[in-house]
Amino acid sequence: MSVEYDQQTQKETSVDIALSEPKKYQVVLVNDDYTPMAFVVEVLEHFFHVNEAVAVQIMMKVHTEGRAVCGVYSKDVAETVTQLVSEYARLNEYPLLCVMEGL
Ligand code: TYC
Repeated sequence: MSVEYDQQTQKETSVDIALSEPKKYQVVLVNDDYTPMAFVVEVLEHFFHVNEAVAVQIMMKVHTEGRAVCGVYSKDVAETVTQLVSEYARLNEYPLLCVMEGL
């Protein structure tokens, strides 16, 4: 709630503001035929902070279904994670594709 001043009536009125949650973004890994499974598991552990068992599960979901959501973040964090993963993959000369999608 906020207070507004009306010039005509010279009175203050309270106004309701609908506060909405900030938009969230999911970071997705996409399957390819060349990136080694072990590298994807390493990426998931390091950049998405999941343990090895969960990393293997997510990697296998990408491998069998074509893609999987690896994390959900604010816009800034999703952009940073996507960029860091893509740079790390390219540095290692793998085509691993990491994208963000608005929810
Ligand atoms: N399909 C890859 C392979 O068989 C493994 C892989 C998994 C690649 C997940 C990318 O996002 C990926 N080596």
